[in-house]
Amino acid sequence: MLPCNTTPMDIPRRRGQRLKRQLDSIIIHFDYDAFYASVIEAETPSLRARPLAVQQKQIVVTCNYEARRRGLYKLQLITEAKKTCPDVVIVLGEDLTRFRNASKELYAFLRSFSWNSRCERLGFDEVWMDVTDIVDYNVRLLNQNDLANTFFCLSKTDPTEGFAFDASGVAGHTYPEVTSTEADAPRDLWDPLRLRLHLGSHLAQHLRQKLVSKKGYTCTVGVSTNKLLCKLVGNVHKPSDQTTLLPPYTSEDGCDNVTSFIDEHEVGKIPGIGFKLAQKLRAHVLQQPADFDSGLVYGGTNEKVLVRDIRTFSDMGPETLERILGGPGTPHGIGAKVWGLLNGCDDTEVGQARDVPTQISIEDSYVRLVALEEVTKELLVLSRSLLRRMHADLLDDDEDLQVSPNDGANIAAISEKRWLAFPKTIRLSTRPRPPQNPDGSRNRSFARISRSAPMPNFVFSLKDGIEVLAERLVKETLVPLFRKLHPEKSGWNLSLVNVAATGMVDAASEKGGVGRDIGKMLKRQGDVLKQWKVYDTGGQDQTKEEVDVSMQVQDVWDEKNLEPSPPPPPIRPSESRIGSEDIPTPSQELSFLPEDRWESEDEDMLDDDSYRCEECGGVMPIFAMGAHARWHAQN
Ligand code: TTP
Ligand code: MG
Repeated sequence: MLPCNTTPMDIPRRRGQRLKRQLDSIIIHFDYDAFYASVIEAETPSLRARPLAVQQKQIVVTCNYEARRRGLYKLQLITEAKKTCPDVVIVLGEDLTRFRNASKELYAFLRSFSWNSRCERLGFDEVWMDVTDIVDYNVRLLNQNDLANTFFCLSKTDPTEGFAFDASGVAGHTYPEVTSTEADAPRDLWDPLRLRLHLGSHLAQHLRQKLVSKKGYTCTVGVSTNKLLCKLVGNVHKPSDQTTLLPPYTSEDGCDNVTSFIDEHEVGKIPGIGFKLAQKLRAHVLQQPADFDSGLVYGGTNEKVLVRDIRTFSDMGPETLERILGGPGTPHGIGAKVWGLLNGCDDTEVGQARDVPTQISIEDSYVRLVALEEVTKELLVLSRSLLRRMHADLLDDDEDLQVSPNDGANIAAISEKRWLAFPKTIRLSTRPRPPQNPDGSRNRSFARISRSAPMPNFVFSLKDGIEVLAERLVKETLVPLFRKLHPEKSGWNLSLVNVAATGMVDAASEKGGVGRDIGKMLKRQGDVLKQWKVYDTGGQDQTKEEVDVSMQVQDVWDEKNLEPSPPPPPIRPSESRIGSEDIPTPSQELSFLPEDRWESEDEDMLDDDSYRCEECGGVMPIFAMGAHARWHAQN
């Protein structure tokens, strides 16, 4: 029963107030500036002063800030970019190896500063660090009487490791912007949250400077108390800068900085609210269904729907959101989760740093793949790449002390490769093309089907070369899997094939770490690997017992994704011209994921999160599809 003086318009606020914001953590979000371009500049520093664009297919996937100053922008057609800036240097960026390696190197660097190893990567160019423990340790060391002359300890064991700073102020920008008068005014520095954010901002600045001086990369940084807020607040000052979301974070009347900050965002910009959810929310507020066909994302009104519009909409709250957003395929509780996001609440933890990816997947797209012979050839190409990636990402050079058999006293260090992790499953996915319509046209389909089987143990052998192993993998595992996936002898027409090593089990997690030794692992497979259901039948009947025999129709985004594939949203040219934070990053296009909403750490996130053009096989995030389709239409 509502109090008698409550009006319907009061309800959202009252409900909003009931949300308790978790303020215990201090989290830093890093987004490397113009990442692919920066990787190329790091290899060839003379390019830094030139306008530089990175090309995939016919599109500029990113460009450096010199190019942006001259009018270039992300997801622009190459032809347009050349017209705008004839002296632009264009570098092909289709081989992702150099970007993947740089991403790993930078991540390892940032991670080396972490104490709690809560350091999580999203895609190639974003990292969250939970620095709560470092900040709290340093807060305890503060001298209240001399905040201006403080030393930030970066090590618990070495008190000389760190830097001097002024704890009475914030490093970098703030939201809201603090005027010089306000900055000089006496503040409640003993507001614990404020002080902790000050320390977080100085640590962030230090790490940014280290990234530049040691690695040559600039980044854009946000500092706040949860993953959602620090990611969003970083965007306020781009590039090569940082922003801290200042307290108050809570209020009785919605006048706190979290509410005013999040309220100004267009709903589609909120990470975790994917395209489909955003459309439903817009339609609810605009009171009309969004019209895709008209070419306008926001229906006929062309109106932006802000978080505030939704949050304060009549009768809005978790229950209403559950009603609007719930339905088949959406988990119970989505209303409460989205309501949390609209109120700046995000209780997902920064993931623990991992040495190995959670899965490795390799795929390619095809204009026409119709014969088993061709498929077998392509499977071999994909298998070679998969094994190469497994070697690169899952093998470690380890030094073992060994006693020479001839001379017991002679102890030699022998370098040996060891597996850091074992994928227990191999998955084969394909994307069949829909049949032609009577008028000759073809419906767009992003649906994949897949089958999985235990990863055969022979792939872990380090004696046989990759070529031999790849051939065996194709013959004994992938072709039989393919036959099960496509029992019909012919008639299928595939536009994509993906081979993935999944179900990663850390070798170090095995008791005593013995499993890290492949020799011992193979010997002990009967005992240890039984639990993973991995067995080497060594013959043609390799796939007799499949882990997952059910045919799955997958959303192309990810099998964990809760939303069905949306139709590609049309992109108006003007939309891709506005500042980079206005273009959703691949991560922002992820829709709501129940367990791991941010879908990070995964090496293949970019692969899984992107679309391939049916016509040319170009890979791009969903928001690039419109521009790309226009290009096809023009050519
Ligand atoms: P972004 O973070 O969107 O862009 P950016 O880091 O290049 O630039 P900014 O300074 O605005 O953050 O994307 C990260 C990388 O992902 C980018 O360098 C290239 C790649 N990418 C694609 O491969 N395809 C795409 O469509 C986009 C947008 C990015
Ligand atoms: Mg970036």
